[in-house]
Amino acid sequence: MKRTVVHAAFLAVLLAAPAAAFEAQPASQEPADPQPGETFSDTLTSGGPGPEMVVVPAGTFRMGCLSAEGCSEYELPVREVTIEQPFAVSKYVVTRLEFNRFGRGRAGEGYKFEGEGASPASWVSWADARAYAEWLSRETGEKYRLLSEAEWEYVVRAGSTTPYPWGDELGTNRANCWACGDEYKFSAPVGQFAPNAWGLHDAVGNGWEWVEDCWNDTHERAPFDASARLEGDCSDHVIRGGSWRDGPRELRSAFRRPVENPYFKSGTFRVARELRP
Ligand SMILES: [Ca+2]
Ligand SMILES: [Ca+2]
Repeated sequence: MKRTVVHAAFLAVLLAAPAAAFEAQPASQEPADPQPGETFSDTLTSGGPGPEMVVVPAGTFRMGCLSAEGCSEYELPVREVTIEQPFAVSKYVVTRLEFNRFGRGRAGEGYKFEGEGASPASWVSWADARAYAEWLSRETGEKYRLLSEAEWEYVVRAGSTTPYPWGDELGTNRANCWACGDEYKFSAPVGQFAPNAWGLHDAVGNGWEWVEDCWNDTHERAPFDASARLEGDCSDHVIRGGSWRDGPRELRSAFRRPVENPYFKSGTFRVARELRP
C-alpha cells in the first residue's frame, strides 16, 4: 500500500514511540490504517495523489430533522443510527482536477472542466460519481465508494445536533449559498470556508453531494447502520447539503432531496474509503 500520512500528531507519536515497538513487527508488514482525525492521500498507479482523506470514528448519532420546527416530512422520522466501523472520507468534494485525471471530465457529455482545477467537479451524474470511485479503487488498490446517506449525515453533523454543522443559525460566511453572506456567486474553489468538527470542508453549501442511496420519501424503515438504502425509487438518488444556488433551508444537515437528472448542474460528490480491518 502506497500512502502518504500527513497528520502531524501521528508523526509525533511515531517519533516518540520506543524503537522496540517497531522491532516487534515484521519488516514486510504494512502499517496499520490511520486513526480518527488523521489525514492521508493514497497514491494513484497512474501518478499523483488521490483525494485528501480524513479518518472519522465509529459512533452513534441521531439522523433526521432534530429541531421541532422547519422540518420536512422527508427528514422524518428521526432515528438512531450506528456507524460500526471508522472509515475515511474526502475532506473536499472531488475537484475538476481530480475528476479530469479519471479521464471523463473533458470527454463526458455535459461536463465543463476546463476551468480552475480546485473548483468542484459539478454536473457529474450519480453513475459517473460511482464510476470515479471505482476507478479510484483500481488506481489505489483500496476500496473507494460513494457515502451512504447515513454516513453522509453522520460525517457532516460530526457530533452536532443543530440545524447547521456549526450551530443554530446560517450566520455569515460559513459556507457558499445565496444567503450565506459569502463572496461567491457560483461555485467556490473547495476549502474556502472553515471545516466542520471532523475536518470536512463545504460539508453543506457549494455543491450538492450525491450519496449511494435510492430515493425514499421518508426515513421510515431506513437502516439503522451505515448501509445505503437500495430499495425505493432507484430512478432517483439522494443528494444532500445544498449548493451555491440554495438557501437556509437546503443547507441544513438534515435536508435531502431526490434528483433524477443524470447531469445535475450543482451536483458534486465526495468519496469514502474503507479502512483495513
Ligand atoms: Ca454564495
Ligand atoms: Ca457540499
